[in-house]
Amino acid sequence: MKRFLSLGLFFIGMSIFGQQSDDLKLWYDEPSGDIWENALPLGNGRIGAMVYGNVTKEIFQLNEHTVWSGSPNRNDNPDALKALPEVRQLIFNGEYKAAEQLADKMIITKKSHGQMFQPVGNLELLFPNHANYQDYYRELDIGKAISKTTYILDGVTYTREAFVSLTDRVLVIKLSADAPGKISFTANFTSPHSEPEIETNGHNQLSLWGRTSDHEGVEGKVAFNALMKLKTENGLTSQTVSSIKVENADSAILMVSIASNFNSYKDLSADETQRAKVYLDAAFDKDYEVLKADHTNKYQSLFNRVILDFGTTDEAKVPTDERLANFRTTNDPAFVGLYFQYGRYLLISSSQPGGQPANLQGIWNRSMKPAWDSKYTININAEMNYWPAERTNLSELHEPFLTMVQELSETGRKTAKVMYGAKGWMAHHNTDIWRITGPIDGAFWGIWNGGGGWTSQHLWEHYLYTGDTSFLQSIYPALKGAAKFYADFLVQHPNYPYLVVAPGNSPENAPEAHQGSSITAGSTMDNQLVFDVFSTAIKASEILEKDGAFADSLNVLRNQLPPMQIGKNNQLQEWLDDVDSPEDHHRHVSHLYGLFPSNQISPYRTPELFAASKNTLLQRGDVSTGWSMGWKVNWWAKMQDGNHAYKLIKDQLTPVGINQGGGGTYNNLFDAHPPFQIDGNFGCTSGIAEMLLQSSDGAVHLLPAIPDALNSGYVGGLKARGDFELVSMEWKDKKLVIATIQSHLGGNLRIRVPNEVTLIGQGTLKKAVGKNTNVFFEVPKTADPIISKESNIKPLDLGDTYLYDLATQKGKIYTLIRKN
Ligand code: FUC
Repeated sequence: MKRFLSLGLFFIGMSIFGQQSDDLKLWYDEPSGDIWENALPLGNGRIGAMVYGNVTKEIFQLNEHTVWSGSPNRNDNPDALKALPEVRQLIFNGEYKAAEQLADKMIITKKSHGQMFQPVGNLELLFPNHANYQDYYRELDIGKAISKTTYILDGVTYTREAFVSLTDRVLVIKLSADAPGKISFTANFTSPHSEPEIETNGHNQLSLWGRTSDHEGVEGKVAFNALMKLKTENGLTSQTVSSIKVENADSAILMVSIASNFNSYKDLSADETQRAKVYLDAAFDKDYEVLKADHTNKYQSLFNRVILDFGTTDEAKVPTDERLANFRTTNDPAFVGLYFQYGRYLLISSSQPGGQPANLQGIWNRSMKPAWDSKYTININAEMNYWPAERTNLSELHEPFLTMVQELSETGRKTAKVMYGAKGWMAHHNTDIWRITGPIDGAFWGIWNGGGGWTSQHLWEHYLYTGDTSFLQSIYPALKGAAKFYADFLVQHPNYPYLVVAPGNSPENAPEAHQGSSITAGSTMDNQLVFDVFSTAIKASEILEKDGAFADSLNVLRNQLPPMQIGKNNQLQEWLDDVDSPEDHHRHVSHLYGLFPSNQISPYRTPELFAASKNTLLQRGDVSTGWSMGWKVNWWAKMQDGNHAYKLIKDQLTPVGINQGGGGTYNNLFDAHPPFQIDGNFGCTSGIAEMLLQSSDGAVHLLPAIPDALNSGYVGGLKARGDFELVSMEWKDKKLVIATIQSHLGGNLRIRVPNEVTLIGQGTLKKAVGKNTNVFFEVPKTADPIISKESNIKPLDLGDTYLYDLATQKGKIYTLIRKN
């Protein structure tokens, strides 16, 4: 037994060695120039900085998580309540266009369509005599969360290092050279805001103060202050009204703090200047090396939880922009690993407990009027940002999103009441820092009631991964409130024996047969969402032993929801009637919510629906916007088709402008909708994790979708439901060689693997029989599907897997190895 255990350790040891620090770098041999998407992102969930690495004019483009236009506001449209019966009747009569027109007039907000995430400004460092540099190099080390730029000028090597500290709330920059007295530059702030106040205030200190924009009738009241202070080793410093000059120093250290008056979505009473000063003062006297070590240690305590090694090739030896250009036509498996880890880096850098959730651009935006306001689109994009959180072992970084859901459950209560006469809470398809919940943009997009339903499922997901019952207690009212809304809002369809969401839509898509209108009743996604909202409320009430009668009433309603349907083209039907077009290549494939992130569609429990989902995916096609491709990686992983998932990764990791009619990736590996949207980065990161481990279908499924291109490798640290941690896993030729799994909660570990395995060390491995007794793996039963008479759907043949049960004890680690 000992021999095997040490074999396991040997594998682990080998593979840690396999993830060299060079595998964790984005690097380039050219500066960014004026292209923002070449610059490299740093962040600590509160401050975001894009580092250009330009030699003569270095730019740190700055963001702060609470710098949004507007101020506390609501955008409900109370006219909705009286229009609701007529809108419903028009839909039921098939007069979709008329329903949409009425909804535009009576339901869509007459107030703000959401506020904008805005930049703070730039810190610029001018080195006018450095134009003739040589041997240029810049990198972002995602193993340490530090950027570096180096070049040679007149035989002197210059180095710039920067990080946004995760432990101290400042951006830290160090400028140095390998000869004394060589550091000379001028520092100043710029800002795109109207009337920013930029001045030197105090010794070696610059201040940038501003106020965010008024927007759509809401007064901009977020006041912010950025402070930059520097210290030098030797040399001279002097200052003008708005800049600081350093001459002939040996080195210089600059720190930037940024703060605003934002306390919460309803309170802007903080003192931004005082806050910025407190943060700066606390950091400024610390030694640079101490700041750096504290930051790196904190970063690595999160980042190092997951190690991924797909092996490497010579293709990995060129600059990152060249790797990106080459990726789809060469063999560079390490690039997939880098992209996966970059997704985790971006989440750590843009989402920290106590801060705002990562928005459409994470925390990196230079535009005063960014696309879609860089806000939270909650009919997919904002949820996608958080798909990697639990599965890639960054559970506590889910917190800003989960807090936002809790806040929406407060603001959305009034929306449910005044707009729809319903109890509970709801949100439409967007929100912002003020937690608006009214319908925006126009009826085609905005008449979707699933924002509360979907976001609330993240609360449940966090519970399933952590088993934290006190957390469940605290969020139960939000789960219950989401269910209450639907319990009131559902209405009997006059032409079908079902309760339906009406009006609703299948986000942003419309069938031609509905007069090109998206507004509908009983879309498949709406049905799936209500099914999940009811199921999780029922289960939570059972676990917490409360509200039994309420849970029973939800069960009655759940049984009256429309079942999923398979249409005449063997597709999963998107709408209640079979009107899907196989030529429809729309980026949203919302009815596959039931396949991922939900688990209503399964090869084992609902084989026909699973097969129909594959046809839907094939009919919809691959190339699309960035986030759509990111979602498809997850779906093809759920299809257990690793090669198709890999094809989507290639489509996504294609330089922008090459994909016909679709997104791609920028040189800094930001995902392109286009323009930049971070959801695609996070979606693909989650998809890569889903190729290696899935846990939503009643078991921990190891290696469900390994492509030929990644047929051997090592991963450590991924998480499964029930708080199981895949401490390490090695696979070869797509077969499991060895896996060690730690059980943090105990309970039955049902495990699905591609080849026969045996257990070494403690425990007893048995062939699985019956239901998984582990509560975190319970999957509610959906109604049998309705299958069109014109369909000839057949279950897919996925090949054999092996299913085992292992009774685990809390805290213990179990080791499985290949049998033959
Ligand atoms: C939804 C999508 C768009 C875009 C926007 C932010 O409206 O349909 O593609 O991602 O959100």
